Amino acid sequence: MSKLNILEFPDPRLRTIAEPVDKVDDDIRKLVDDMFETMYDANGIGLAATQVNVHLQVVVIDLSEDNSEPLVLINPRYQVIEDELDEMQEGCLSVPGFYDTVERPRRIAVESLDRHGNPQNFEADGLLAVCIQHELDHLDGKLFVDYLSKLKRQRIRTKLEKQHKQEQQVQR
Ligand code: GNR
Ligand code: NI
Repeated sequence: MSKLNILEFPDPRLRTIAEPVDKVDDDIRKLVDDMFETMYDANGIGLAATQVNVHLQVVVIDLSEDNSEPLVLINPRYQVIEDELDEMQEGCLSVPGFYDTVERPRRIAVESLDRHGNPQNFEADGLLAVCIQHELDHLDGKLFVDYLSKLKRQRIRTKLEKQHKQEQQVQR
């Protein structure tokens, strides 16, 4: 397994629309394993392939404390089944250090393939519903900062751009 590099806002590659996976083969399973290693290493609860610059519809999630409940979503879709909105404080491994409240539909029905390419259908609410919507946004080139005001988004952009410049200087 190998740890992958996570793209950070405002990297334009995060705006790429992911393509469906046409066959769940060993290459896809290797990507899934590398994404889990990357997500666990970064202490995240979810990761979309877009964030590691692979533009395929692949998502990994694990909401457990001890990395014991890996969930793989390939070619995922969802329908809102309860459009009442819930607020949640969101963060993102591609927007490190920033957290803000986002409103999303409370309950969704999810259709996807699992790591063997078998269909997997379930309903989700709470943190899982939030996480799945956040990850599927990544596959559409969308980030949680897009739901914030332009001013907040601009402030985050400026701070991260400054950090990225400083990191580049350290490397030289
Ligand atoms: O680790 C993460 N935590 C989180 C918290 C609230 C709402 C969404 C998330 S997803 C995020 C990992 C990530 O960036 N996934 O794309
Ligand atoms: Ni994210």
